[in-house]
Amino acid sequence: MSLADCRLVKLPKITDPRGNLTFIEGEVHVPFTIQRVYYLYDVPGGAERGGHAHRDLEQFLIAANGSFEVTVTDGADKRTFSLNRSYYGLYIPRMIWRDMANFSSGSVCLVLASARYDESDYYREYNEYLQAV
Ligand code: T46
Repeated sequence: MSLADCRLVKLPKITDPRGNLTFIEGEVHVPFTIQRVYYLYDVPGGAERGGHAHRDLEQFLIAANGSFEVTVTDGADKRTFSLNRSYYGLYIPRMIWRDMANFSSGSVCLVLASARYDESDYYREYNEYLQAV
C-alpha cells in the first residue's frame, strides 16, 4: 500500500430542514466489511493520538463533530488531511502510519474498522514499521 491509496471520500448527504443525514454502507462507501466502530471524544486541547500503523486493518475516519488533522505516511512520502465535515471520511489502508493532532474542542472522531480490535495487528514503533515497509 502507498500513500496514494489514502483518500478522502465524500459521503451521501441528505439535506433536510429538520437536520442533515449521512449514511455509510460497508463495501459501498468504504471498501471493506465493517467489523468494528469506535470513536474518540473529549480529546483535550493539544493532545495527539495515533502514532501507529496496522499490519492488516483498514479504517475509515470521520470528523463526526469538529475537526482534526491526520498525517499519514508510507515511510517515504507524507500527507496531512484536515477532517472538518461530517460528510467526508478518510480511508486509510493497511500498512500506513498515522498521526492525529489539532483536535478542536468538542470534536468527535468516528472510526469504522475492517476487523475487531487486535493489539498484535499494530506497529507502535516507527522503526519497526519502517523495517517492515
Ligand atoms: C487508529 C486511531 C484512529 C481497545 O481496547 N479497543 C479498540 O477498538 C481500540 C481502538 C483501542 N482499544 C484500547 C487499546 C489501548 O489500550 O484503547 C486504548 C487506546 O488505544 P490507542 O492508544 O491505540 O488509541 P489511538 O486513539 O491512538 O488510536 C486509535 C486506534 O487504536 C487506531 O487503530 O487508527 O485510533
